[in-house]
Amino acid sequence: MTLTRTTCPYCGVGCGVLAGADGTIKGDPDHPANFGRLCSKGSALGETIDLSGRLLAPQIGGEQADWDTALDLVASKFSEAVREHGPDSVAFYVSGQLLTEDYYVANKLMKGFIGSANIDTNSRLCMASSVAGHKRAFGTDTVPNTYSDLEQADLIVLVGSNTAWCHPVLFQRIAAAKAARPSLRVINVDPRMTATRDIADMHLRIRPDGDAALFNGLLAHLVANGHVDADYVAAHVNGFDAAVAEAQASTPTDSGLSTSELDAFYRLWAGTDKVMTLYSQGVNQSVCGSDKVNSILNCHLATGRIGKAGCGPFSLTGQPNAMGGREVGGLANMLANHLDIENADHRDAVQGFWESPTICTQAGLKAVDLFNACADGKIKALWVMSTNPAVSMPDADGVAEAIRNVPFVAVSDIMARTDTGDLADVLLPATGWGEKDGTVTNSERRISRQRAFLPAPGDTRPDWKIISDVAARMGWAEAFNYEGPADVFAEYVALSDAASGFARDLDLSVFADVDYANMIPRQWPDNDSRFFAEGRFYHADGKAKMLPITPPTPIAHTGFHLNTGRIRDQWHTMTRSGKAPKLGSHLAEPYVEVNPADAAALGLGLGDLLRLQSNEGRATFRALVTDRVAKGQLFAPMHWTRQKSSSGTVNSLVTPITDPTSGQPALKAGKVSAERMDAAWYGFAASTVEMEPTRPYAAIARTETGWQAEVAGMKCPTDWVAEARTVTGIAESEVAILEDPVTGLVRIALYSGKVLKALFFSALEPVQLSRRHAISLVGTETAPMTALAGRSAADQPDPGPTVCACFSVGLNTLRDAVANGANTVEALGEVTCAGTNCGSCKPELAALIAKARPAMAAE
Ligand SMILES: Nc1nc2c(c(=O)[nH]1)N[C@H]1C(S)=C(S)[C@@H](COP(=O)(O)OP(=O)(O)OC[C@H]3O[C@@H](n4cnc5c(=O)[nH]c(N)nc54)[C@H](O)[C@@H]3O)O[C@H]1N2
Ligand SMILES: Nc1nc2c(c(=O)[nH]1)N[C@H]1C(S)=C(S)[C@@H](COP(=O)(O)OP(=O)(O)OC[C@H]3O[C@@H](n4cnc5c(=O)[nH]c(N)nc54)[C@H](O)[C@@H]3O)O[C@H]1N2
Ligand code: SF4
Ligand SMILES: [Mo]
Repeated sequence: MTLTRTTCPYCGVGCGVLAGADGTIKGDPDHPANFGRLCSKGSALGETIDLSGRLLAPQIGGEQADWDTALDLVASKFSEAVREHGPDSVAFYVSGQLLTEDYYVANKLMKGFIGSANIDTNSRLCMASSVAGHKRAFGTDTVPNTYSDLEQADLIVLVGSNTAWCHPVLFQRIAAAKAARPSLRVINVDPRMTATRDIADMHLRIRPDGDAALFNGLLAHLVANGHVDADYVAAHVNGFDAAVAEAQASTPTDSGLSTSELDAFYRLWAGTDKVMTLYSQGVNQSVCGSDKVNSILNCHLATGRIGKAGCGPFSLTGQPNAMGGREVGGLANMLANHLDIENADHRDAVQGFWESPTICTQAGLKAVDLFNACADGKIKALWVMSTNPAVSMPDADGVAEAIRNVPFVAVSDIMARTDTGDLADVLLPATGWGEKDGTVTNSERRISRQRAFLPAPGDTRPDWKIISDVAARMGWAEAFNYEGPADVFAEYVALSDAASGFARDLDLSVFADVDYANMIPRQWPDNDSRFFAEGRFYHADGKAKMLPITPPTPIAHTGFHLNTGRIRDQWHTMTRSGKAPKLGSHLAEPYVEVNPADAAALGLGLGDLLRLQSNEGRATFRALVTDRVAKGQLFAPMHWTRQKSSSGTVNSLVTPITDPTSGQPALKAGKVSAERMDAAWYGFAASTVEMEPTRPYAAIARTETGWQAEVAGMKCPTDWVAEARTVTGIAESEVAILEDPVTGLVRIALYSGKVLKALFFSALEPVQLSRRHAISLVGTETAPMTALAGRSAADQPDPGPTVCACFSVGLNTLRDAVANGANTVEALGEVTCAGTNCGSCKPELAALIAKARPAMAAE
């Protein structure tokens, strides 16, 4: 089997992958981002490339259509809207999961030909505050460092980043560096205790949005204790005095940290030359995200700790091509190649290069405003590509309503059913990862190829092609007459050359005349490049700017503060990762972390459900009682959609308030009230067929044998068999039932002949049984009494919930191994294999061992 060299389609680490058409997936040992490693999501890619659920042909109004009809319709609707209502009456909402070539073509069509800048991207929800912070400080959106700096740093500060789960391969790289050189210190700044904290020497449990107060305090400390690099500042930095004055006027304890915690952090940071500050959504997704970014950049600029080996600020990008989108002008307020819409010379250069009839003259609508304009009826035609805003935007139900309000909506996706696709007039089937060719840029400015190793299924077409075909039908065939992605890439590189007179950071000249087919991963401007060690910033005078930052007054809610984010084994709205049974088994339903004190006050028992309500809407989650969240705070993942749950979409609750500078929404700061769901019954089902999440509480997930569902209802049904049929989706079958009138326990097995088609268990309290065992039985010939027992026979121990997704190792198996003396992560790996592939579960293994320790000592 020949393996194709490509790049992982998930996070911004940008790992190299060797992939085969039979689903073989290996880490690419030669890729400088991962040197052969992959995380659980990357390793499971082979499980997500089957064609189930795929959109394989265009659809118009839910009916299959041919490409010509669909493309004609999209083009005519956009042209008509532009003609009748002007260019700003149409909009594209695109994605950091588009390839650079797709992004380039979409951007060219909207900004240069339609003549509006109403093209924004989900990177607005992700990277906009970092972009704004970089532009304010550096004059352009530059990430100064490279991954190899992590191995050279003496202190790594992870701010608002759950690196262990969200950038796992990078995290393992940090962990390995620390193991090899224990003097390397790691500090984690997060209001929550996460798996990332497990390698940290210090966890600063900051108050939400306390970051600017924390870093302002650091700046004041650096000044007070003589740690400023006066020469660097004099030569390369403006705004020092004003920034310092504002820092000195602010109150570091507004961060929620004690003076001794602050002091320890400040001393360590001040006393370590090689310090890297890595940050992501805990910083960016905030009303003061850009200010948080600048408060961090201020400290690096004041000390000249930037762009040198082992030191600098490092914004970790989320999506595989978040960085590519920033480069190619995917945001509504940028032009391609880091050029500015506001600058007439830049506009002229781009228009001249494109030979386009027009060019947008002002920034377009940013994501939240864009959907507000949809709600207000100002947008007449909308095209969503490679993103699922009906789930991932704040006020997700309001956004769904807004999309419904747009007279014409096209959605390009790889899946037939998504919450956003369900609202479209036209669905356009895109080729997905493994089927298409192009490039992506990772967090360290490295451009890598994604390569096809599978044929394009059905009628699917690559995104750049779909966009070009529409452009041609709108009258611009010549400007969009690309033979393939190599053509598009070459044009993009040529634009960088044409714009080189503006002396921007973005210089793609190493890719001029590149052999696209055989291109190897390479950074711009070139490998191992760093920016700013010797100044040379991109403001007009060549200097950087420190900004005076005023921290916000500490958040004080009367209800709960709702923090949101990611889990280890799912990717965003789960359209792909949700297909892999392995990935679904780590955390199989929408949950909310609740502090034990709050749980007691709310009267929450084991496995209870919690209903949350905000001004925007409601949602219900399984309560996970843990001191990982502080009192008064909740944390819920962003992943569950209406396809996978009846009420688990967290963005139904989040208010769309934004950072005034970047337009990025404050997705980590929901304001909710909470109440225990007074369910009359709880159920669990394992079925051989896909179930619909229809009950007041319902969440479905893929399993090795079909599907599983967690459900709950407010009123006990009178006919349990009918209920079991509805929940499991098995309408016709023979039935075995066991009812316990005393406990209210109901167990139902549905058969087709001897084959167990589904199992349904319900109880008046949250159902306690081995899910894994029930799941293992469906689809097999298991006798009713065994099937209904609800637990495994003594000779088949239940492995418990999955901890290691790569090798499907369960909690019970691990506990047994620990009890039998495996008391290091390595020893556990030897006995059970857990943690020996991607390593993403190592923090959980360590926690398990630490937990077991006191008990062992007591023995
Ligand atoms: N497994 C997985 N990995 C992913 C993704 C995924 O969907 N699944 N998505 C990718 C994408 S697009 C992105 S953007 C990245 C995101 O990667 P991360 O930013 O690491 O992930 P999040 O879980 O969104 O948030 C990080 C942390 O911010 C903390 N936080 C919340 N409020 C604050 C605050 O006020 N201050 C501070 N200091 N911290 C705060 C949260 O508690 C959370 O632990 O992950 C990428 N990688
Ligand atoms: N509450 C809360 N909300 C958040 C966040 C948070 O932390 N908290 N994080 C935000 C962030 S950082 C991000 S990046 C967003 C992510 O949110 P989204 O971008 O909405 O999430 P995805 O599920 O990645 O959506 C990608 C879509 O593109 C489709 N797709 C996959 N490959 C292709 C392709 O090649 N072509 C096309 N046309 N389609 C394809 C997938 O099937 C899927 O429907 O969510 C944001 N929303
Ligand atoms: S860390 Fe995991 S998700 Fe991110 S690029 Fe690497 S393999 Fe893919
Ligand atoms: Mo993101």
